[in-house]
Amino acid sequence: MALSDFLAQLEQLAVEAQAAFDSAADSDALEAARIDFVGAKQGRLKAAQKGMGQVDGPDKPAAGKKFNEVKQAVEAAFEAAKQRLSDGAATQASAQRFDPTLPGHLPRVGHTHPITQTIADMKEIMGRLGFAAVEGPEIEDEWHNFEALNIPLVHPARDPLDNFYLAAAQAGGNDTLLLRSQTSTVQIRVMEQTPPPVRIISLGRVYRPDTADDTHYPMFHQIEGLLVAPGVTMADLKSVLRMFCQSYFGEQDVHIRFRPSFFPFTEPSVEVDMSWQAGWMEMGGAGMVDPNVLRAVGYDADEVTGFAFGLGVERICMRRHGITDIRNLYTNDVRFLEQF
Ligand code: FA5
Repeated sequence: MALSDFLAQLEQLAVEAQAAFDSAADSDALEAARIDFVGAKQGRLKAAQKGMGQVDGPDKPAAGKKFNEVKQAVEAAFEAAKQRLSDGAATQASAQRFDPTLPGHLPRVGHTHPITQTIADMKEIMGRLGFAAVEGPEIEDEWHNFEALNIPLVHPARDPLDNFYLAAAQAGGNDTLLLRSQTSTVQIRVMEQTPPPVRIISLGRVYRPDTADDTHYPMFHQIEGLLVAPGVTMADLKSVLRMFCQSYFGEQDVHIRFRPSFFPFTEPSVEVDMSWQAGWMEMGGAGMVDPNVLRAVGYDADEVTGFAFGLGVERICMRRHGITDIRNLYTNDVRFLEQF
């Protein structure tokens, strides 16, 4: 065989071996290429080595030299490919390794209940208007639920049929206790402990033995608002309610209607209605804090005046989301809850 032919075969082998090792995507492909090119029995290098015997005698040293160069290049290409695959496997393994020190990712499970969302939104909006959120107990005594609110013993609002009284033994004392029927109890608790000015809201559950229908439920939530300071008027009350509504409903002009009403602890008193579909929905009660209430908590009724309001949280939530039956909020049907 002519030397030039032999050298050309070696060049070709080197190029093909390099390409095969470079393109091996995994260890199986690399092993197949290794057997093909450097395999001890059938490998193409081995075959080339045998072919050297056919080269003319004087050309043999040159053929041997070239063979050794190509052999080294092919083996180096194999080693490089082996290293590349093992580096890749190490990187992949470290990417998959569980590192307990990394911050976790909680997938979203479930939804915030629309009432919880409404309460959070209300706190946020009223907070921007300067009202601090305070808590009060759900089990109340008669003083905070009635007397301090100017609701005397004989008042029909205290009827056992309209309240959830707790048996004295169950309540653990002699005082008559009940599940609070309104969040106005918190007004008293705050004013008893805080000198004016006062600017608070309180949000929480209240209980009444009402029959459930599309706008009533025996357990529901109220937001109570109270602002007491020198010179507070009904105009402030309406402004605060309008600003709240504009923020919460995202509407430029939510129609709010005040209807004359009566609450023993406010004078004058109003029912607060808001436009709802083609008509009106009663959202709550409000008024100017009765001077008797201010005096009952030790305030000087000649120095300060105040407004108070108590709105139904469910009804406000219903208006915003177009919910037409309050019972949807409490049946825990996930098809309903998933929408929030
Ligand atoms: C009161 O509870 C007064 N404490 C409100 C108040 C506060 C007046 C401060 C003056 C000053 P009323 O009983 O009307 O008022 O209830 C207020 C709102 O609670 C109602 O307008 C309604 O939106 C909601 N509400 C009343 N009963 C239910 C019920 N069973 N289910 C759902 N929401 C109700």
